[in-house]
Amino acid sequence: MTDQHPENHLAARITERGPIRTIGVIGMGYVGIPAAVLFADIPGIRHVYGFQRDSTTSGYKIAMLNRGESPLKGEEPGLEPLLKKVVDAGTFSCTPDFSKIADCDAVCLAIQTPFKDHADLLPDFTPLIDGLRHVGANLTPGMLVVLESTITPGTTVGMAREILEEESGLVAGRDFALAHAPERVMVGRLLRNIREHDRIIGGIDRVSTMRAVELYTPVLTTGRVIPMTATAAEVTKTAENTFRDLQIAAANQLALYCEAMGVNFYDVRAGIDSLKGEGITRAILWPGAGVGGHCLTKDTYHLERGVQSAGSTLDYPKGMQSLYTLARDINDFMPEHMLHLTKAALAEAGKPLTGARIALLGWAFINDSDDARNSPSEPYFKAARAAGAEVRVHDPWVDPATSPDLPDGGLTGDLEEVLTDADAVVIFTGHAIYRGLVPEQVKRFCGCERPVIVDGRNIVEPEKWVEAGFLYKGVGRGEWN
Ligand code: SAJ
Repeated sequence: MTDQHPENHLAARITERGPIRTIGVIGMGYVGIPAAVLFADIPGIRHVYGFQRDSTTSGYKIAMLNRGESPLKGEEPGLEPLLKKVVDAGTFSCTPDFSKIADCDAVCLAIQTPFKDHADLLPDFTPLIDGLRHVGANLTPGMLVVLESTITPGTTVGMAREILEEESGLVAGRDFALAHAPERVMVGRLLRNIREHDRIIGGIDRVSTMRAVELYTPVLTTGRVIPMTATAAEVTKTAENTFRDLQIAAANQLALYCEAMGVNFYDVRAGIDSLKGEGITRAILWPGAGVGGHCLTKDTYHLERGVQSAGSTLDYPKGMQSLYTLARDINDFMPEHMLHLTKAALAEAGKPLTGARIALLGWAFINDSDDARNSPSEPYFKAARAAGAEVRVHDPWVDPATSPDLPDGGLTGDLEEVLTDADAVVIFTGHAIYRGLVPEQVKRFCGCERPVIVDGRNIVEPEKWVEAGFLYKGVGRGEWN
């Protein structure tokens, strides 16, 4: 055959293969499971394989999924009924047999890329590399490979392409299609987000982009596809979280300024927010005890690594820190600020931080959730303990039996136990239960003359707590601090 232009060669292979009928999704987690069951529910799909390593930690998911039971914690509206439907219809099954990738027209990698170690802020791509090797070993001409994981810009055209070509002996963009389609799922609305959010789809070339558009279009309801290049898609995903982190940092810094100037941040915020209209509205978010989770705490560093390794020189003010990592540093300072507020309030009560008993309320990184990944409560807990305070942690949502991210010494769902004899009550997470705290009742549990309340999420009313005899400090509450 004449040596066609690679894209024409790929287009010919895809035409020979025909419409996508068999799909593989690697990684049966918060991203992979909803993606797989939505694909399996597309009319005309022959089969969707959910690939899951039969490991000691997550091998149990295989049997659960094949029984039509979801291994995901928490409420996911519509997920389990849809899973049962596609299992009963025979269009979905979960398997540890990665050789079945060879039967697929398209394979999606939905494998998480956590920090190897929070200190060095480097992602652990090991699981993703394993997944890519499995795909490469079973790659066939005309197949589409899609990375859904959040990755450093440059990974799809770089590391991923290299591994797939090395393992298969095939050429990306000529023999197989390769794209990045970042997930935008959120716990509690997995199916809804995939169906309703717009889907960024970036191929390494036009043919790859179009094949990936063909894959995702049938699962979208109100969402639309937004095609671009693979690297642009990687930048979009990491930058959308970088910008959210930046907006939170701007609110946190203004809250610190308001505290220093004796001003109520929330009055200022309402004032700024009143400026509405075309192009002049300000996106002012909320200050707080810190930023946790598995998105905002790492995606800035993906973006930074992407631009550093982009190769071409970046024109940026010489020697100046990135605005984005500066935002990360400001957000990561907030737990330290909470300790400063605690120490100042205890001092006003005539008590040193050393030896003080602190009731830390909230271990989850987000309100009314059991997710404690990269929780800002953790650095506060460690620093307070290092300063000689005794810290007892309460969280009604985090299950000590199943949460891998626990304070040493554990936590409890028994609020009375944590509040008893506490010198300071420190609110880190905006769980609804804490909005209902009755200051007089809490004071009785604390059992001391001048207990302290430090509110990291602005969920209690200062005047009520001060009237009940508390020393109050709050993030952004300069008029009370
Ligand atoms: N936070 C603030 N102030 C704010 C908003 C959040 O301090 O104004 C803190 C929260 O307390 C939490 C952290 O930031 O500790 C992260 O909160 P988040 O609402 O951003 O929740 P995440 O981390 O689950 O972010 C996810 C992201 N979704 C995806 O990556 C698909 C993010 O892009 C979404 O914008 C966010 O959900 C959302 O809007 O719910």
